[in-house]
Amino acid sequence: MLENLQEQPKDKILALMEMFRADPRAEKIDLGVGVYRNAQGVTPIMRAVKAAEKTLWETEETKAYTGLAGDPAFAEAMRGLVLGDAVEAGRVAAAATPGGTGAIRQGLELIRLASPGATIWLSAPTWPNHPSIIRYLGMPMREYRYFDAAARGVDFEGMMADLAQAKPGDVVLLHGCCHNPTGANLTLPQWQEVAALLEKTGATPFIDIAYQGFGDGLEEDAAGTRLIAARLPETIIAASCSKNFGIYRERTGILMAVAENAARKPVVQGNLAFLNRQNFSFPPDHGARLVTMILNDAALRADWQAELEEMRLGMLRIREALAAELRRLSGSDRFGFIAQHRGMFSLIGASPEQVELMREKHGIYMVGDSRINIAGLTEAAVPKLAAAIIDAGV
Ligand code: PLP
Ligand code: TYF
Repeated sequence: MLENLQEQPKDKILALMEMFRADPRAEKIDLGVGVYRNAQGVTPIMRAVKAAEKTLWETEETKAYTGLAGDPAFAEAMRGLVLGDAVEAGRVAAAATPGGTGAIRQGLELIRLASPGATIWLSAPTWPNHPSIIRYLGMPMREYRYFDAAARGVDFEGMMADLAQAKPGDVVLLHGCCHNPTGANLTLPQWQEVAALLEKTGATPFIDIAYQGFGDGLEEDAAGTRLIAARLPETIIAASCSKNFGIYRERTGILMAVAENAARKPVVQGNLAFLNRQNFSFPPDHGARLVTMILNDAALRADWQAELEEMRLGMLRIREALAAELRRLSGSDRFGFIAQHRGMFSLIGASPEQVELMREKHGIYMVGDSRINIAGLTEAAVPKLAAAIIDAGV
């Protein structure tokens, strides 16, 4: 039987991680996988997470199963974090999932149950796991223009023209903030226009929010999601706690489905629990419990927010330093977008050959589409990266 298996396409981002590990050069720089690193180059366990873990270790009395949808207290805490008071709590069905990726998978399966044959509209470009999972599920997909490669910003006109073709029952996948891989994001007035277009076409928004707090701040980064949820009859949201709580390997995420009214919520909730049961039964709980403890304790929450804010500001400082160094070296403003982009990533506009040259000659690893992870840079490494970008002729 197993001899029938074919090789599967590799994840390019994870393959790059392997290549980096195998490179013996001491001065190599990893700008590949989207994992936050501090000025010392380490991915820290956040203070509030450590403190919650200690308390949990001392006080947890059972590891018996939770519910199929996870702990309702986690759902309630995450509803508050992501949605604030944008919609009535009574309309929000939610289920804990293994990471944000698990939430995306379960969300797509929910869509397939509710609207078989629905086309999923994806930004061009998007996180490669989006099309990969959709293809695996056999769901139709189409791309909408998103990134203007010349301006290195959002091609909003193109986006709106493409999304105008969406049909009722279709689903538009949007990045809630900190677009991966481009770093280019919608402004609030643009979110308003997207909401109006979704209303007009009857398409359903599916928002993937994996970097809340990494862009302009916790509230600011959720503003687009909240605006859509407040305005549209139905919104599906996949939220990840991997980055903003730094609990990548705990696999902590949540799928939320905002129903048109509270009467419809129980059946939606039942379907979320059903889908969890089909795929893995009970979701992981350790990370979800830590997040719940942090969000529900004033002191832990304040400390978490303060540390998250330090991380966010650190990434912004790196963006500004890199843009300034490139301005100095190139004598132009053409890299100014790096300071405008938000989140961990920017697409810097290098060709695959230039990306390869930077890797071979300078030991600088970025994804093949020239996505750089800003958090992979230290302030000390900024001049080296800037010089390599100019040397490669970008
Ligand atoms: N969505 C996007 C756009 C991401 O970049 C990530 C990052 O890892 C995720 C979702 C989900 O991450 P995880 O499954 O690790 O929570
Ligand atoms: O885009 C990234 O780098 C992060 C981490 O299969 C990641 O989202 C990358 C690839 C993958 C899962 C997570």
